[in-house]
Amino acid sequence: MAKKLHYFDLNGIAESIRYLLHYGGQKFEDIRYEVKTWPDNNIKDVLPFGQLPLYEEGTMKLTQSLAIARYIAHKVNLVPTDPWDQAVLDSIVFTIYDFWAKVVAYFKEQDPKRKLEMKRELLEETIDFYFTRFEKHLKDNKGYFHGKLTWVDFVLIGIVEATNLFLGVNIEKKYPAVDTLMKKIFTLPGVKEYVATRKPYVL
Ligand SMILES: N[C@@H](CCC(=O)N[C@@H](CS)C(=O)NCC(=O)O)C(=O)O
Repeated sequence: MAKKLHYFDLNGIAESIRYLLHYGGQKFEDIRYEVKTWPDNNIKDVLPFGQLPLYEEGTMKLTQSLAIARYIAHKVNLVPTDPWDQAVLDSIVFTIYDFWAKVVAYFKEQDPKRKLEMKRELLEETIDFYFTRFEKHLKDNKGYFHGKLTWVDFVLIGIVEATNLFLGVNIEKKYPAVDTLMKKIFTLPGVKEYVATRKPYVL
């Protein structure tokens, strides 16, 4: 069945899905839209909830980045089988998205004074709050969130890269376990070849 991933020509919340697909050796069409010309109502109006990413397999359509990532991860054995282990990973992935929501709020803010204050808070407080905790979790679990590679490791690295792009930072430089995990993901089969040919993202 033909697989298609629709998203912007950005890392955002879809880069981890691209990584998972490449790692799993899944052939897919990586359909990308320009942020600058969005909204393109010809496209937006046919999206199930008007937003990206959208994943398609034949006639089946799936929205919500985490649902897509977890679905693909299931196919490539990157989701633990034990319900408790799954729940622990869910709690981490939702926390990663709590962090990301703050980056998005900053990005969307229109008032320049408030935007500056939000950036200060992210750089001086929020990143450290979340990443000291992610760092500890990785260190306590052999460098992964679950003692071995799972889908949530991919999600973290995707969000780190997106945050780096949106804020002009390099989060991983201050958090060695995150840095090591990023390097591991980048050298996985499939991901390595994709990263080597990927053009740098610009906002
Ligand atoms: N919770 C959704 C959020 C989807 C979302 O916010 N998509 C944004 C891009 S990251 C979008 O489509 N923005 C354009 C629009 O709303 O028109 C997910 O995780 O997939």
